[in-house]
Amino acid sequence: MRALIVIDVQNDFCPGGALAVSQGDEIVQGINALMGDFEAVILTQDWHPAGHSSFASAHGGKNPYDLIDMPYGPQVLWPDHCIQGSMGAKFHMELQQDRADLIIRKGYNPAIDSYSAFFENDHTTPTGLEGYLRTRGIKDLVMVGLALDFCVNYSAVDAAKLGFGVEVRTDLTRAIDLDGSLGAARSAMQGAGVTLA
Ligand code: VGL
Ligand code: ZN
Repeated sequence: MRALIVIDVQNDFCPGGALAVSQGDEIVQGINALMGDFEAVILTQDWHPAGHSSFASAHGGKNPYDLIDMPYGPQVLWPDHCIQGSMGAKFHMELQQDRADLIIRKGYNPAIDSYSAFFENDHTTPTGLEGYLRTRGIKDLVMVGLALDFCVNYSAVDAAKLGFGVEVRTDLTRAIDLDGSLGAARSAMQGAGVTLA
């Protein structure tokens, strides 16, 4: 069984959004067209409470894109984005949601960010996605979405480490590319055995 994992195709990551990924909206129709080829379609949704610890606004004197040390390791500080229930947190209007078997939300813990669809950024607290996939007998994953160098990268690397077969359709992703993050992400994914297609 093979699943399509659609990472964070939400308004805030598209042009006009709070953490817009350049050309993030261009991948939506291609993702919709791919959904029919899979036994399972899973959407992830970045879903932060207001005042989340990954927001620069929660740290006096810090600016978006500053790097800070958190108890679980280094953390990039972001503009406020994907606040629970907001327009920015909604999926892109044209993303086909009806076909989704599961929508998994992440980043709801106020103290820890969660780039990966599998674990929070402490790399130990699970989201439950692994159990869902295993109980359904899904062994192979194709990943698409936003952003390639953060949430897609972390999700793909974690999935490969957990033993899933993982392919990232890079044509159906877009990157933030912050201080070389795109190059680092490509190396991390390749090092973990992820196929970059
Ligand atoms: C993401 C930064 C902060 C992503 C989410 O979806 O790649 N990036 N939250
Ligand atoms: Zn986020």
